[in-house]
Amino acid sequence: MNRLAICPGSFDPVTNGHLDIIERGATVFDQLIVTVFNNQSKEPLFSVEERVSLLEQSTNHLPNVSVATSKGLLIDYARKHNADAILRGLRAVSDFEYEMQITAMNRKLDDHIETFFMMTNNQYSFLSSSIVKEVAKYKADVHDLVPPPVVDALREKFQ
Ligand code: COD
Repeated sequence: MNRLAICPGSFDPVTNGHLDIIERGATVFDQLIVTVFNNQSKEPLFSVEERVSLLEQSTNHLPNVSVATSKGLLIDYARKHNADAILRGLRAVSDFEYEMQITAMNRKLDDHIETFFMMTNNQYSFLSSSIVKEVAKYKADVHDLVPPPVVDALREKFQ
């Protein structure tokens, strides 16, 4: 059976924490579509096109992973692609409440698509796109926090 999962997020920009979830997800599912959505409550630094391009460059070693974008509801997107699952990462208890809300709403809209959670790798438990942007703004070294193309993109944004 060909198992397809959607890995949705803002990815503004993709970090090594995201990449770890994507790489591990790609070993569990036959096909993974990493989809960039706009999160209404966040003001993005990178355009959707830039975020897609950075994800593509950072996942091109994973043959069963593709990158896409959508403007609509996550659950409609998952349904349209006949996805079996939605894959999300969990860092800390603070993520849990938000993730539970999204999952409950998505399940109300469609109870056939399961949401799977993967615990963060310990080394990335503190890592978020927001914290990376914050430190990159002050020219801190972020090369062990984000994939190489993102290091360059952040340097350009904040030069
Ligand atoms: N380790 C492990 N996982 C991590 C790490 C890390 N260091 N950092 C982030 N993650 C996980 C997050 O927990 C999340 O699961 C995923 O990676 C993506 O994270 P973000 O921050 O890029 O993405 P979010 O949380 O902003 O994404 C929210 C969505 C865009 C998915 C949401 O807003 C959405 O579904 N929008 C579409 C409209 C919609 O359907 N809205 C209704 C939802 S009920």
